[in-house]
Amino acid sequence: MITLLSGNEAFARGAYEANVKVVSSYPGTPSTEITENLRNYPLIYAEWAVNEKVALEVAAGASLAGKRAMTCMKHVGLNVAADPLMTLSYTGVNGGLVIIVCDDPGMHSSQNEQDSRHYAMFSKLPMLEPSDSMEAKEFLIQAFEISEKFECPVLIRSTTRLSHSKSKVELKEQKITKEGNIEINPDKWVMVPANAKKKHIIVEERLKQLQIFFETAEINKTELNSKNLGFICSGIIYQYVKEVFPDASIFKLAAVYPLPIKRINEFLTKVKDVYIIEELDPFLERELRAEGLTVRTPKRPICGEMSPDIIKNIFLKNKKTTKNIYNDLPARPPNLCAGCAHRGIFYAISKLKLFVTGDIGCYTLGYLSPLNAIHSCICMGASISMAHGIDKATDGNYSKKAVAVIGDSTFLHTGINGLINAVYNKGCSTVIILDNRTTAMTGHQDNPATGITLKGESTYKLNFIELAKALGLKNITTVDPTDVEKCITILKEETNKDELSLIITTKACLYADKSVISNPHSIEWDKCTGCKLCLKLGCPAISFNIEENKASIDITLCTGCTLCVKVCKFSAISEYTTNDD
Ligand SMILES: Cc1ncc(C[n+]2csc(CCOP(=O)(O)OP(=O)(O)O)c2C)c(N)n1
Repeated sequence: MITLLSGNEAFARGAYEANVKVVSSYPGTPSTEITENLRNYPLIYAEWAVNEKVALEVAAGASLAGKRAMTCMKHVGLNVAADPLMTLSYTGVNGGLVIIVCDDPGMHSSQNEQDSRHYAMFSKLPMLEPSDSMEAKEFLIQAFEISEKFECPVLIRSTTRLSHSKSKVELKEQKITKEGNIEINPDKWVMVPANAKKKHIIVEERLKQLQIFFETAEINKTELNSKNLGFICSGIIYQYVKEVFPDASIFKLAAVYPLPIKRINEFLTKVKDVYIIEELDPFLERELRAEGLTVRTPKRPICGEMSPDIIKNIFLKNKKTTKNIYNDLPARPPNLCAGCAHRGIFYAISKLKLFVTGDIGCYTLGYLSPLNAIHSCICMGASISMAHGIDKATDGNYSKKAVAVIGDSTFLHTGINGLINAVYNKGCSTVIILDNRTTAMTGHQDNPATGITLKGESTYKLNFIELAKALGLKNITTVDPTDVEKCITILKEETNKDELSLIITTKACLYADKSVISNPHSIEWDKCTGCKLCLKLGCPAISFNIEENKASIDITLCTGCTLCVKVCKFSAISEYTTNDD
């Protein structure tokens, strides 16, 4: 059967067809839907891990047990999982082990734009890069075969365009694979120096063997057309090149590491002008130059996403190029949703002008005007450790005591380590866990504090208060983040203490728990003085009519959170009623 699937749906289907037993992942755009789609495959055990390092280690355990295992993550997730990755390259695998890493060129939804191909070279592991959904599925199946043949983990790189766009896929039967048993071989799996020294030599030899394998592997393809113009490319860039230069010759790399140098050299002898086109870093360019190959590299942007238009502009400079339609679209800056549980506490923070180390999640948007309530955001988990660093650097005397804000999922990802550290080292910052009972930013995935697994089963629901007590915190308070007055009182109290404090907000994200939504409100213009205090909330449902000098609420957006009711000094906001009988 042939059907349309996104790259991520195709990866999930590939896991099924490849007879994968265990998948453990942590959400992150653009990779999330691979694991989410595994809900539809009852034969695969799939879970949300608390972070990517744990996810890879779970997959490694399943591989050690002789079963096929997979983990999926966004590019920055691989930084978190880099520690086990580097040494799993030494141990090797038992059952096939595949790591899908999804890069985000253009940073549609990411804090940086790193190019994960470097991790293949860094860890000396093979990396495949599909160009469409069919290849996503097929390369995944082949990746398991390569993993078992060479006894090593295999990386698959996707990018946002591949993961999120649909193309046709032929669905096939599930493969019957021989399942192994748990491998009792400590010399292989215990990486003490004596074993690791021997393994490093094996890793280097394996890399040579992988290169020989990819020289003849059918997945790397030579498409000979024009004798004058040719390209070397991989992944989604292949589609762009085909679109702009349908008659050109192409050396299409399926394996971006290690490279089939002899075959590329052969291609260079057959086509006069051969250009490398790639997205982000000049990875292929450097590798091929280091091998002494003479390749052309057009002047291209290293930052941002590639597109057919950019390729056209590079090569067809003087000819008519298509207009970039995206430039004409109105800007739509991100904002916390109307009724977002985070808004109230950020309003309180901004009123108190506190200095806030932020973290990654929907709440990062508290940084935006008019709330202006976050002063740093580096990576998941950094808020608590950075607040502790500020605290220590200023001997706890910083006039605006450092406050860390962190979401529930992010706290459990890597924030918890920072909190343990702050307790242990006698920190005295104030930490706020914004518990909206979901991993909202990436599309409402469950986590250990929601009490539900990826497969929708109920499980133990982690209790932040009990956890904090066990970690040694003495000052633990909870607050409804939409109760602005209470937030202000608690923040004043806790930031004045000479000890570490934890505040936990208790309102669910309205998209995770619809019962939070209530009737919309409206503004009585007779009472509205045009003071604009309600606009300081930055709620997208509230706008200002300049001619009338009055604020108004879009009732189609309002979720009845009543934050604006609480900040309005003139009692001008109340529940919306129609005059219709
Ligand atoms: C290492 C890493 N993994 C994954 C992500 C993707 N990501 C960004 S924020 C976030 C979690 C947000 O959930 P939470 O902390 O509960 O905050 P919320 O969005 O619900 O407010 C995730 C998974 C990332 N940026 N970095």
